[in-house]
Amino acid sequence: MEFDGEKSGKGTGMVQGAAQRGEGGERPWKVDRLSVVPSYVDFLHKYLITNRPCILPRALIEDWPAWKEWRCGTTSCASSSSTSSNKDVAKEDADANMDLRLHRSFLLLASRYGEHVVPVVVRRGEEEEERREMKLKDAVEEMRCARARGRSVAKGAEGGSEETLIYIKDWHLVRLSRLAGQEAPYVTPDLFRDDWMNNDSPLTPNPDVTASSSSTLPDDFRFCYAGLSGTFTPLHRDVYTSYSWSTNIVGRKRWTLYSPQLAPLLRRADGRGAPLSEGERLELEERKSGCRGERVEVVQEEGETIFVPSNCYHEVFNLSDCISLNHNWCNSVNLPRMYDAMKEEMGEVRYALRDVEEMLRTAGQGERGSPWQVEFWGLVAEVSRADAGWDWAQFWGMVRDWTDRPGCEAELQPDWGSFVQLRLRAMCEDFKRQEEWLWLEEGVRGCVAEVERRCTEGDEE
Ligand SMILES: O=C(O)CCC(=O)C(=O)O
Repeated sequence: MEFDGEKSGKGTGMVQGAAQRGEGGERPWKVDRLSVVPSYVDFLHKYLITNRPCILPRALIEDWPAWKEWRCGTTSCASSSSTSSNKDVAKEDADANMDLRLHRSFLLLASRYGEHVVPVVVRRGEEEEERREMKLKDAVEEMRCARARGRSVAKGAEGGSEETLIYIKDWHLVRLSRLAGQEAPYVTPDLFRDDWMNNDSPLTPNPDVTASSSSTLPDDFRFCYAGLSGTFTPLHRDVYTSYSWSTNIVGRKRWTLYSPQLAPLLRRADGRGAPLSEGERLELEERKSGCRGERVEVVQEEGETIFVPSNCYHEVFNLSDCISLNHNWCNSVNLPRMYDAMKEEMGEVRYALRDVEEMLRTAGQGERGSPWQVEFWGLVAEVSRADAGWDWAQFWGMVRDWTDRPGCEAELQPDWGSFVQLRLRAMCEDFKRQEEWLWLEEGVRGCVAEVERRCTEGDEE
């Protein structure tokens, strides 16, 4: 069932989710579709702090080069691209005449960023999906061929397309552009600049960030997604309950968002933590259907930006050929939730390693003669890094970096003294009470100490 609500441009329409209210008399789970870009303060109070989704209008991104240059609905775009070869365009025109055309913007991306190596998901019919890395120009060529093959088969057969579904996902466009000496085709909108996971710190530049070597350029969570019509991203929540924002440069997407109230059950259904009992499984199925107002579907139009709140499971379906830009991000508002998610992850890794823990405890010391706890918690960090990409070193390193070199002006963040500082202090205190605190590597403990120092600066005055 689709709750499409009003399209942008018709005023401040609200996209109404399931009509029922959420549990506990809370506001219904729905996606506000805004016709005007809100001020940062409004966005903070209405969406970040309340952790609710919204769709922002095209005005938010209208000045991006990506918006102005990438959309090639007309022939002039691909033809006027300085690097697009005549052969590509001629091929494209021939395909267009046969109604086999791939959206022209893909060709433009291939001509500009063809050498970027990108992750690609390929799905043929009901077959398992295959994940590969390849140059963008090769991925786009595969898309062009898949489109031509699929559409010509479908033309002959009755019914649906047999197109192979190709989806470029998690392409580190900004990072790879910088490494290649190219300009990033967009800037982060002010509403999202309080972003601790992608801290560019323009106010106090970090020399590493501008260095053009992959070993010194920090990893980031800024992505481009480009997929054929019918590609999709299955149900998931974003890394460690981070927020995400996603702008459609080309095409339309259907989003299904589940209220964070459903997250504990969805996570366990995903094989994390204790398995669901039969009763819980039935309960989850019922609640996923939307009967308790915890599910909402919304269509995101070209040029619109969706804000996906923290710990919100979601799935995405491309209703047409789509190109989108998105960031996973966090700041002081959802940091406590991310901290809890990290603790949960560490608890699960510890549980999985319980035999090793017992063995080391019995031996009384680690292999290198260090206390057994040092070895054990080192192992937990290693497994967690391999499993989920992060451990405490990354988490506290990120927090320390932001408090040292905040990436945006104070006006685009919650108040330091009455909000950020209090939250950071509470997190530091809680972390120092954790069992592993005494055994963690010096680097992590040093980061926490620095954050604490920042939080107490000025106390004595
Ligand atoms: O666009 C997609 O396919 C997935 C994007 C997504 O899951 C996100 O931005 O959080």
